[in-house]
Amino acid sequence: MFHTKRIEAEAETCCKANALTSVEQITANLKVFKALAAMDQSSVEAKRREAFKAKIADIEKHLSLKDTIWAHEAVTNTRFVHDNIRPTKPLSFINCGEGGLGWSGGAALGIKLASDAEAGGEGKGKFVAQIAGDETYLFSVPGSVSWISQRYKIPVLTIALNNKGIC
Ligand SMILES: Cc1ncc(C[n+]2csc(CCOP(=O)(O)OP(=O)(O)O)c2C)c(N)n1
Repeated sequence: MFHTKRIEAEAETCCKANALTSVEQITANLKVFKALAAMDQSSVEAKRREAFKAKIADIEKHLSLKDTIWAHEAVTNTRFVHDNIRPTKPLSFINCGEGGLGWSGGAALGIKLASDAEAGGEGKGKFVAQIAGDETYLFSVPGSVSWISQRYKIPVLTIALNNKGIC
């Protein structure tokens, strides 16, 4: 037996799946996905591009090298990042020290909350950016960070420096 009942809250049913039935059902569903993929997506794509452009414009409006607080874990790119940002304000360029990689995602959210609270409320604090190596970005559990950011409306900019590996 293979139940396809969608469970939204607590599990109500515990099922054992027959392997062949499961694969057949998954394959059948994949055909639906293929049909969806074959549909004309150009209007959806155009809307997505517009939304992306608006997002970039918004970031450009708010991002300032002097006033941003950086939760930074650039690892081997630290010198490059530091030379370009040239932070001068205390507590504007924050790192965790060695051995704690993955810290910057959650930290960026916390910094944004603290900055807003200090400035008198939501959206009033400084622009906050996480900047991390690509591996470090993954260490920071980005799925959870993005979910929390979206769910609790804590906007932060994330920059992952993709040097395609661990140097
Ligand atoms: C919690 C933790 N685990 C492991 C390490 C060891 N470590 C130091 S650098 C590094 C890789 C970082 O890769 P990436 O973020 O891609 O930066 P890159 O080395 O490419 O500059 C690791 C795993 C660490 N510092 N902290």
